[in-house]
Amino acid sequence: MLGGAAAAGAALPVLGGLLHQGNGDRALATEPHMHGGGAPGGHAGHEDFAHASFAAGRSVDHRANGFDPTEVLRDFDYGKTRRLAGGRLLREWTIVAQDREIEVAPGVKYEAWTYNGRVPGPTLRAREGDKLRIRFVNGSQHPHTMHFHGIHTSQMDGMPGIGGGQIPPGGDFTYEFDAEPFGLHLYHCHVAPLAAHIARGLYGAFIVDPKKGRPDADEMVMVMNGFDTNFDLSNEVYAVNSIGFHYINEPIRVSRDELLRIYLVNVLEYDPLNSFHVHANFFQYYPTGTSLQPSELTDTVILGQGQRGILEMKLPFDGDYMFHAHVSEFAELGWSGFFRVGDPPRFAGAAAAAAYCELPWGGGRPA
Ligand SMILES: [Cu+2]
Repeated sequence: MLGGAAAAGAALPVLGGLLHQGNGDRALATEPHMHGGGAPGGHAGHEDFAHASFAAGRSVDHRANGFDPTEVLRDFDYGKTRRLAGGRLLREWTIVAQDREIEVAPGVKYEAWTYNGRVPGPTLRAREGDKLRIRFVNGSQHPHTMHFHGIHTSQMDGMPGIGGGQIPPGGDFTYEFDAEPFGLHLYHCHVAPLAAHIARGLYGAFIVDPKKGRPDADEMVMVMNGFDTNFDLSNEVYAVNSIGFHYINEPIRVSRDELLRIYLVNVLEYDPLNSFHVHANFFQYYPTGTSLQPSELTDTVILGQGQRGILEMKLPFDGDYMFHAHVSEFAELGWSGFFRVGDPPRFAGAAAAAAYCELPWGGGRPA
């Protein structure tokens, strides 16, 4: 939603080289060998596409952020485990809410509220029937909870006024319930104003594996989110796993013909729908992951907020394959990426990135 952003953007310094300047740029975008300094439109620095990004060659400082979306992708947190008398497995986690400024696109800072310092929070993973114990510590300046999707008592539902209620700054509460049903779920804060608490970054994926597991695959989690960087109740940056354009600049490397399994969650606030589309390939779709039978072979799914599903596919050809929101506005504001199969020509990624990696509103810090 660009209305408010455009107005705010007018007063902001436009980062050099950020905006397309017309045909010169497009020529660069389609010419794989023309790269580096002196490029029309100021796209200097695009020769190093492992790290370059859309704001005049700058990239997000993942170290300062405390998380890197390339690592978040395949980072599953199984907790600390131990067998209980009777043979059940107990999984335990400690999750700390922390206020933290993160850079959601080069030069675009955002005062996030986080679980364990990252957005999305850790991907918690268990097996159907496990006993789960999550100790929540509120190190933020604001009251929060952890509300899990799944089946449990109201006492453990993370709702203000019920059970532990909202946890004040400095407080803590331990949520305890069983892992059910199997599927792909999520957790998020449930303190009012709800949209604001979620939009700040208090959410994460929660995977419950079926008892017998799923077939071996290269597994990854994609949490579709966005950031309202000027607090006008609409988003300026869209992404999967928080950093706009990250998987354009660092394509996700996958193996040809290997089964990919994507755990896709939509937590986007302020927009009613989000979507995922992959180019030149099709996937089997398992809504909410609660059945082992796919519902559809497709290349696009649409998800409302809180909806999620599991995607399975094999990519049969080497090359760079785009995936993005099929809401074009979101794609152009950061929610775009590539799967890279094999080793395509060296500058293919650079050319693609030059074509897509910019924020029309100019980026920069909100006023
Ligand atoms: Cu909260």
